[in-house]
Amino acid sequence: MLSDIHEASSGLVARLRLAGPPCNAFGTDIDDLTVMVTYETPTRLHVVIEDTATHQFRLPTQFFPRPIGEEISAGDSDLAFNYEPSPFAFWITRKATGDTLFDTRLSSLPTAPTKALDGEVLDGFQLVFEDRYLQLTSALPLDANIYGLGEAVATSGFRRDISQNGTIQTMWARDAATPEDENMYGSHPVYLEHRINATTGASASHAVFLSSAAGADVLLTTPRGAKQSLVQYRLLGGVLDFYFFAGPTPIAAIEQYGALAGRPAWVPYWAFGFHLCRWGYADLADTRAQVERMRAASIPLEVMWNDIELYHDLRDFTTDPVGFPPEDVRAFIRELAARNQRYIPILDAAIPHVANDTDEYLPFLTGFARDVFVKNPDKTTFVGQVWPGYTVFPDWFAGGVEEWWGEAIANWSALGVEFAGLWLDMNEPASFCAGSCGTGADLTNTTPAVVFPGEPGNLVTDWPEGYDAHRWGTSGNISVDGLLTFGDSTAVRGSALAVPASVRRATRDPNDPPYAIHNGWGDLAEKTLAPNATYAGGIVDLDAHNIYGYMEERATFRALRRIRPDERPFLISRSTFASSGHWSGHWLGDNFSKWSYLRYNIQGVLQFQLFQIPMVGADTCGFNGNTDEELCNRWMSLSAFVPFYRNHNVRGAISQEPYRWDSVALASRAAIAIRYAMLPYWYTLFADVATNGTPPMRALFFEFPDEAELLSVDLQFMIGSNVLVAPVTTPNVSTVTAILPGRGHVIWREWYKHLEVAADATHNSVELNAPLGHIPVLIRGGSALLLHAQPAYTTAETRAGPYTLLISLDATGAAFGHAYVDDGISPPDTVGAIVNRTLRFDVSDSALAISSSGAYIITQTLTDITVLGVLAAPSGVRLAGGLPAVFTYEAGVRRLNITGLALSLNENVRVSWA
Ligand code: MIG
Repeated sequence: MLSDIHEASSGLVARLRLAGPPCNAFGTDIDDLTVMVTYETPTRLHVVIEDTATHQFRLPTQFFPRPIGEEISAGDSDLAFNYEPSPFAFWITRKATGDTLFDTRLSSLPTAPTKALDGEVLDGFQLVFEDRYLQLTSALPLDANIYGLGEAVATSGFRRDISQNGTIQTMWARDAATPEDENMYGSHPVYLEHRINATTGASASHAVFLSSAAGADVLLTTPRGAKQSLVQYRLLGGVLDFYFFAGPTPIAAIEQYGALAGRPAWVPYWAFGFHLCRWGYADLADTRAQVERMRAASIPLEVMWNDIELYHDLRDFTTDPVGFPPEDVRAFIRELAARNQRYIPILDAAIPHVANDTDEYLPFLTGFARDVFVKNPDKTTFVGQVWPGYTVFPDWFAGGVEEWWGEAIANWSALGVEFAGLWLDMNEPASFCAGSCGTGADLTNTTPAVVFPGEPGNLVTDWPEGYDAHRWGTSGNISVDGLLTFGDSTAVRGSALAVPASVRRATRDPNDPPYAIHNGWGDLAEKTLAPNATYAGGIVDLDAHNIYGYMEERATFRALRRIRPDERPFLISRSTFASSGHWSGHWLGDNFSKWSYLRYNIQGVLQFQLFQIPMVGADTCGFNGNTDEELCNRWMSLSAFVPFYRNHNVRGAISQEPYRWDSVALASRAAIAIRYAMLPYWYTLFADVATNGTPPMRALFFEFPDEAELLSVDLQFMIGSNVLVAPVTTPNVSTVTAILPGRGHVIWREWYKHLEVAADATHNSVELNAPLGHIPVLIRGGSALLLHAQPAYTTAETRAGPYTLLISLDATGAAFGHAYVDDGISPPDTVGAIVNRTLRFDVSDSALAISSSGAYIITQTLTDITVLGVLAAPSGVRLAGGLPAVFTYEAGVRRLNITGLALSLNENVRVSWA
């Protein structure tokens, strides 16, 4: 019950004591708690329930970019905190509608115990606060629309399953190859809920963030027969630290989360180029050959990557003296640089332990001397095992760790690995032992405990759904004897999503807390550190496990800023946590060369928009297993419309570079040309997310929140407000049935021929032509897109060319757009500003006004303007001052082409046609 309640205009502070005798369900009840409620901004409400003694683990604020000290008076909030003192319960309402958004009152929940979730018993819904078990439950509307909670490959799709079967989203960072419906690399305890009022049709979104790194289960379910659904949090420690964001649009709710969690890092322009990678480029000659073959095939390559082959004896910060002599690596990277291309190597989290006294491996020796490695409870160094043999793990909480890590990175670069960015792998952190490899481990044994894929005993033999290796061989070709087997009726059509894997309960290891979260491997120590592994200050891995990757990203970003003060750091990391986007991008990990994973790619990218890690993408063409020509073709097309665009492959699988098959080469060239034309648009969207948290990639309902039929759509997506993509996601088809949002009130035109696309009036859907190599892309009426006129081989050459403006008018003849331009590389200075220029495009009454502001000088001119939706041939086109411009008009497409311009974008411009 609540006592000592101190109410202030910005919230309240009160004491919370146990209402009855302790239940000690999975630990020791903590009797003396403090409740703190703060109205922080008009759209953000903060509710903390913590132990008054503050012994429980809290996210260390010094490592997280968070606004501090913000508060407003309750009257200015869109949300209201309501409570009952005894037994204590609270509920959050939206003032404008009176809607209850979150509600812990037992009276609002079904009576317990209730069977739900496939036999998982919900033991009750009371608030529990113990040292090693915290539980809080909120009622939700029946069958609520919930998005987020991750990282997940959810068989239900982007919209999470909250039926009786429901969802158990476990938060425990795990090096698991993208299993369906289990915990994996990252932990993101944030969800977005979207509601459409059945009576009024009005919609509103809000978001709920539990700021906690604790190992956790978050349950979404509807108990049998209940009239309400619910969310239940079960945490292995820490405190209950909730933020509620009022939205009310999906995009606003995501932006509000970004303002709290720390907005994403600025991304360099080159990062939007095409990246090529694989595990298995044996040496520099092999790596260089890829670069040459890409160029010979005229497929743009921006960044060449190397995996762990680069290393000497698989050790971080080295190069293999035979395959990758450091001076040759340097020369190679400089050759790339001379052609505006770049290089990114992998960096594993674990540091090899020296094998013996004569082993002079400096990163270990200096780190050991400076005491920056994770320890056992008895203060000895914790030893695990990864590829190079026995390893230690950087302790990101240790004083001096960042300097040590930064020096190792700088030395590596000085050695010859002049990288443009870094790829952070294995940072869950992954280890091949369950917890400690034990005292007495034979450190001289450096043979990895795991057989590489592609080696005997671990051959890569799997193929995409429908691929018949007996018939077609092992080339992955779908063309046999010159005949395209695509369209062959014997191939399998599509593939049903797999049945959700059943979740195992964890074992009761003494190193485990009493409540067993639904970690996919059971034991929390499996393939990672032991929960009792200890960081500086006595922090145990059980509390900080889920932020290991986050801490590495932050340390690496800051190290890169010191090493290259004039450049934006570029990182891609596997294990992420809330706020990771502030430092790093993410790739979706070890997916499979399967059509199902091409589809999961889309929900994955959408999830990470919500998580404020917008620079994200999947291993294109698929990682595990062999790909085939058709899957790789479709995936190269799809990923060209996803922020992070990288083809990556497992060791031992057939090669899948886009030049390997003619059809894939063709599809890739076409898709990359569109992507590079759209770079100014992508870049603007990423400026918007870095400054406002506005997600660049959008589920359709983000843009059209009142349209209930869009709530589960996750095989189509939008880029910003203006581009709609409807990729092919199944084999053996040549059309896509797409839903067109806007219910007939929005004009959609397809990208290629600029024709208007008419939807079926009952379903708002349309069948779009999508032969192999062609991805349907639509442009929204009412938009103005600044584009590069001449997509070239690299982003630098592309942006050296002129601009073109594509205007797609709405039914009233209006259009609007904006663009953000800067040098593409400078980091924000200490006050967060970059020299830039902002352009706004306003079209109405047959006239375009461009307003230009800022200090950055754009040297490329605007040479063409294309206006779609011009109903009649204009008699003339005039620039400011009445100067006539050259134009043509095509009545069939209602297209006005204004050409031969040389307009400066550093000044305001006016162009009219009538
Ligand atoms: O245990 O470095 O997710 O992208 O190719 C495998 C080899 C280690 C896992 C990464 C993958 C990478 C691979 N790594």
